[in-house]
Amino acid sequence: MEDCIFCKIINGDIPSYTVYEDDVVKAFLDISQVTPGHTLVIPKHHVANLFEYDDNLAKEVLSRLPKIARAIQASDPSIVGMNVMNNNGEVAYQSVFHSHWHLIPRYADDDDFS
Ligand code: DGP
Repeated sequence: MEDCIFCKIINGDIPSYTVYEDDVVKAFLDISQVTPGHTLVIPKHHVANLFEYDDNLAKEVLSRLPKIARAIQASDPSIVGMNVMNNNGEVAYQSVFHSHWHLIPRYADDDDFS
């Protein structure tokens, strides 16, 4: 998608800090870190949100979340939990309309942002 900032990140037209990448997804640090290590996981195939996933894309993307979460956790022993968040639609606070899964590491002493 021409005007999609996350497609531009996938193509390398906008720089990002890559956490994980394969043929199906890219995971990179969120520009506004809710907690250190806050990562977005996006499908390389452009879909606006969850409502546009077919079964195969859902399986391919969702099955990758645990290993990416484990890799983030393994990078810092002080990560003791993680919030997984996915906003769908403007009313649900989605601001970038290329589906993305927030992986937000939690630390024993972090501020409660909920
Ligand atoms: P949401 O509100 O769920 O649509 O979250 C969109 C997230 O995308 C928000 O946490 C900030 C992040 N974001 C927006 N633009 C960029 C960008 O250019 N680079 C990176 N790394 N993250 C971005």
